[in-house]
Amino acid sequence: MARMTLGNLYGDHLREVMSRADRALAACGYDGLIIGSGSPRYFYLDDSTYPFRPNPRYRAWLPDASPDCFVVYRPGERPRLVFHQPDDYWYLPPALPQGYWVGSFELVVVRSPLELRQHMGTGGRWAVLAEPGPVTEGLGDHDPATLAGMLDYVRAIKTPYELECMALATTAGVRAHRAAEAGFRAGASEYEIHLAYCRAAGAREEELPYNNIIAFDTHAAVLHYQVLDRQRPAGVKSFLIDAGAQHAGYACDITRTYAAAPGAFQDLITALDAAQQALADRVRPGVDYREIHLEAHRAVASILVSQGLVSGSAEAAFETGLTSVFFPHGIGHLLGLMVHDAAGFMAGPGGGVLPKPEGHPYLRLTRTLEPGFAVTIEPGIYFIESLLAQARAEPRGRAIDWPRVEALKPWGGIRIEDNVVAQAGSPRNLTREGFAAAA
Ligand SMILES: [Mn+2]
Repeated sequence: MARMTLGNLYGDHLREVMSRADRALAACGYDGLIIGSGSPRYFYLDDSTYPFRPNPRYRAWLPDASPDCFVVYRPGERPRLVFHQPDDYWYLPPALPQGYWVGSFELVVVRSPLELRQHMGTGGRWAVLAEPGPVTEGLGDHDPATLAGMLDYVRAIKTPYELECMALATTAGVRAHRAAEAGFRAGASEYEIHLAYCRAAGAREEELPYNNIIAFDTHAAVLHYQVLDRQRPAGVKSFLIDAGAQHAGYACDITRTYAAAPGAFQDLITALDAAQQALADRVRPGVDYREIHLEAHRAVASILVSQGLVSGSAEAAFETGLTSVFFPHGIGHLLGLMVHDAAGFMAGPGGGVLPKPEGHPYLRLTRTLEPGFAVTIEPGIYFIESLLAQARAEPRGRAIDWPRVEALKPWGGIRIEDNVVAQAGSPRNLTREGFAAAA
């Protein structure tokens, strides 16, 4: 099937977003909805701002990313975009919106966001999805929990437009991952790889969906390693990169791990990659994501045993929680406008919490998958000094082959992460699809 363009898909997307809003507004007794894009924030004692990141609830409606703009919506009416274009010579004002989506809105250009109140139409009860501030003060209820929860809950189900945005983000991310691997093979430093990544993704740092994790050797044992070393140490053994890209606000979130040479660490990568593919194949409607997480622990257990890191049975390694020493994070999360997308624990549109499995505090998604859910599948195996030291002091640690673990510690760890969509039939793996298309 030929891929549809965003312009072909956006109309249906916006209709879906509007009907979701209609249902939530009716259920919560509101006449209309105001959604703010957000405002830039200043550094403490300074007159420059943090990188601006638009409100994801705003971006669910449109790809625009300008600050201090508002979507004003009343069921049955065309949504209005109150677009802030200041008269400013210190900064370049945002250009008037253009593109496939603009015609879906009634565009109102204002010089001050305070003019918003003149463009809300007749009265009624309003819900305001925006940070409180002078512009929206007194206009309605800010972020009412039930309504916001209902909207966040359904956002887990991506429209075809959203999936196409994520596929385009993946294209950029894969291109950048390829450049990063080439940099690693050519002897670049972490910092140089980061620059090569941004250039290949066509992104400034602040346009990336999250901070790049670019880690050599033992740095890979730090789950969110944030330093970019300017010097490349001699004899680098391994390279873990967790880095994404975005399109119209939608993220990809990709991790790959490379060994500099064949050997036990590469064998571990190969084994984890096979397990990761089997887990990705479990992303299907009706599957409880917590089950995939527990299956990941069983898979890690059998790898630890088969690779000689743990003695005894894989079942015992799973039952005693030994796998958490090597795999101490969740198998993944919802993905979309936020890298860790909203409402991962909600029991239903009206609220309630689906608990994490006991002993697994870092899992970020506990819902049952539905068609259109986009999730990550990212198992890992790491040699983390503090967790190993703990295990060494406990009876369960006796099953660990310590000389073998010590020998592999300099390689840091492995994570392999794909973005996978649940649908009828086999899952759609956006990441493998992206790498295959770039081959
Ligand atoms: Mn992730």
